[in-house]
Amino acid sequence: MHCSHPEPMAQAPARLEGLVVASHGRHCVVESAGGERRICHPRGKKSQAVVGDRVLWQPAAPGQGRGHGDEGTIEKVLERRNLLYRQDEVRTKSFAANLDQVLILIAAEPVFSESQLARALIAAEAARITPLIALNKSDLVEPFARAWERLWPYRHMGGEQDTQHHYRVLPLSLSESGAVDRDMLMHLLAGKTTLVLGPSGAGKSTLVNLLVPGASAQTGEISQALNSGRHTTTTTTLYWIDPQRTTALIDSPGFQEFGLRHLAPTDLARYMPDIAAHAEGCRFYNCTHLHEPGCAVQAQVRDEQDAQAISPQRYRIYGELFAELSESPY
Ligand SMILES: Nc1nc2c(ncn2[C@@H]2O[C@H](COP(=O)(O)OP(=O)(O)OP(=O)(O)O)[C@@H](O)[C@H]2O)c(=O)[nH]1
Ligand SMILES: [Mg+2]
Ligand SMILES: [Zn+2]
Repeated sequence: MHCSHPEPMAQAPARLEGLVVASHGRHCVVESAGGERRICHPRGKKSQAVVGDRVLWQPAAPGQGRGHGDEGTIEKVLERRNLLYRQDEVRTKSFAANLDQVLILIAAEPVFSESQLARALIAAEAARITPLIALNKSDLVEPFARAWERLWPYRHMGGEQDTQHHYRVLPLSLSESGAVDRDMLMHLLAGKTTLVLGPSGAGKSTLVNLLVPGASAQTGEISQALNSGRHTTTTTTLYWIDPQRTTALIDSPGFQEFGLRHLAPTDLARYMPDIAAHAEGCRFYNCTHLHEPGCAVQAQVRDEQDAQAISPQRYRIYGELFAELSESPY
């Protein structure tokens, strides 16, 4: 039975701090300081917790759980360091909070959408979370070579003397689980909380299984993901790579659409490093880089493998996003 009367102060159990490690719609799994995990329900509608959130929670009083015996209530979501989310016309979808980095995982197959990749990168930049890009399935030689080529601008943008690039792009072959990949990944992830984000079938859960002993995250055949449009992973879950719980990997369901309605069109250029690199040189301080004379961005759009160039695809994506974000939401 649900009790709506406030409990007397003297009997109120202590509020404990915990970490949200999974979210299933309304309820969450909260990990206590000691490492035990239990299902918690939010108190009221306000506390919409997401994976990575630090929360204050209370164990359910004996007999008040909903049958599993180990339940609790989320009383408060503590202040977030950051929150990665997407927003389309109708709804906002939070991915995770308090992240150190986001690993955008795409693959040779299924062929990735450059527009979705660009959107995920923009969302990460806007949330001030460091993005990494990884291209998986290098064992599929020809599709991999084509995908790697398509990533040329991402591998080189912001290049200074050919050494420092804005984005790090890693080639991977996760199902072959080469020791090299594993060591390199461990090095990049150590001590951090990393959200693995990407389209369905890219290998996000395969990555989790490779690095997390005993994770047994479900993985799906490519054909299934492609043909049925089904996602193998349906909830976001945080896994610890090490027993000391210092390095975390967050598996997430594949995304198809990545709305950026929370951003202003005039802020887009700031979040696209290849465009930002030239925007200072425009004649008008409020240049939209779409049609103005003396635009230093438009002057750099060319189909050349030059780290200073802006690829025609990137410029097209910028224009499409600018138009999309300029539409009235009503
Ligand atoms: N050829 C090849 N296949 C791979 C590789 N890595 C993963 N796969 C396969 O790709 C398929 C999809 O992998 P998952 O890990 O389930 O993909 P996911 O990104 O978690 O997909 P969702 O959960 O639907 O978002 C599985 O059949 C994997 O075995 C790889 O390096 N090479
Ligand atoms: Mg998965
Ligand atoms: Zn301009």
